[in-house]
Amino acid sequence: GYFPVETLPELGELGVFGGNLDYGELPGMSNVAYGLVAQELERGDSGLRSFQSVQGGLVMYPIWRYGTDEQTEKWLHALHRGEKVGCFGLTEPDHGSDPGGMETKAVKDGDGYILSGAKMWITNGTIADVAVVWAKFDGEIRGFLVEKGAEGYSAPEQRGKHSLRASCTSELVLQDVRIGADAILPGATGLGGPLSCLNQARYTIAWGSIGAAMACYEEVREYSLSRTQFGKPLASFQLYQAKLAHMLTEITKGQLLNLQVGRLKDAGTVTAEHISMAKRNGCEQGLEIARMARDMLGANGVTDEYQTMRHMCNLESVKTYEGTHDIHLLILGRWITGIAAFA
Ligand code: TGC
Ligand code: FAD
Repeated sequence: GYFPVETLPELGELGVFGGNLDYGELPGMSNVAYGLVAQELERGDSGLRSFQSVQGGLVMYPIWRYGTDEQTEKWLHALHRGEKVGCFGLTEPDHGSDPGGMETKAVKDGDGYILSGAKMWITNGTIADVAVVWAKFDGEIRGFLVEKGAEGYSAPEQRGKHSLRASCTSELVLQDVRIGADAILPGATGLGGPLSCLNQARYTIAWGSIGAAMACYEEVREYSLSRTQFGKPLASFQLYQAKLAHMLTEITKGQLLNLQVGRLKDAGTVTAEHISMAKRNGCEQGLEIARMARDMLGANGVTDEYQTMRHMCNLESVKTYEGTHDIHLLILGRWITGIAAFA
């Protein structure tokens, strides 16, 4: 029920935060390698991979791509090492799937800006040293860096989640927060700014959700060999084998899709729609495999002695955030037909 911040220095040493970015001491690993890292993190817990997706894809990436030299120098290495934590505020209480409707505003105040509004469901919010906040300035969406401790800024934790319990989720309250001229990300203008960051994080989710499925598959495979019913191991029943074969096939198909998307990303030819297809598929198959494995564990499957139900509950959030299952379907539908069916 809490995020283990004590693991951050060790994770930082492993180079898992923003490891696919190329800057200074950052390893600049391939996107395929970075995807495999996400797969392994989520094989542990979706909350861990969530932290990586936010820190790397939603905080380091916009600073790296849209920030000034000073912003990059100040934040990138510290975030990479896990010495500082970041969060990404796009969703609002009344604007989730339609972030373009956001009501958070920035107005000019001398050299700087005043931010006002509210964000909701923000991963890492309470523990973040810096928040990338998206707000409308003169009617255009812009990104701002808001530091912990700024007057009028607070990030109370949202409690009571049945899912992604190891991840910190928060509101961001912005009550006339004064920030300097150096807080704006100069390179990001319009909704394309935050959406380009989502491409990075959605890519890691595609891999991660398959990692969670692998954990469930492995747990139930072992269980099926050791648990006996009707005088035989569960693994000897054809119905049971059919499910294991289905799981392994979908895991393999998901990995192959992710591998191809990763190769396209490395080649610089990936599109947002490729990533939507992989994110949507990973979450759908991951959740189906987790539910199937939960059933195959019988009563044991509802306890915390086994990890499957934790993964299953986590994947409900993973299927919802970074664009819901149906939003990714509509993104693909628009790509196929040329007709947007969002509104
Ligand atoms: P639309 O007209 O499609 O696009 C507006 C502008 O953005 C450009 N664009 C993109 N650019 C880069 N990457 C993408 N994926 C892009 N998609 C669109 C587009 O070209 C256009 O540019 P321009 O220059 O012409 O203005 O915008 P729309 O308002 O119709 O919305 C489209 C829609 C629904 C697909 C989009 O709003 C969407 O993706 N909604 C889902 C919202 C979402 O995913 N929120 C995620 C919040 S962050 C989060 O959940 C973190 S969880 C992290 C964790 O813990 O792991
Ligand atoms: P809504 O947009 O209200 O959607 C509700 C339902 O309606 C969904 O089933 C959806 O598919 C459907 N729907 C919506 N529009 C359409 C349409 N046009 N056609 C058909 N169906 C539609 N956000 C951040 O900004 N930063 C974060 O760090 C972050 N972390 C999160 C962590 C967790 C644990 C969770 C659960 C969410 C997080 N989010 C974050 C928010 C997340 O991105 C949103 O929840 C998500 O985008 C969906 O928005 P919503 O919840 O408002 O649902």
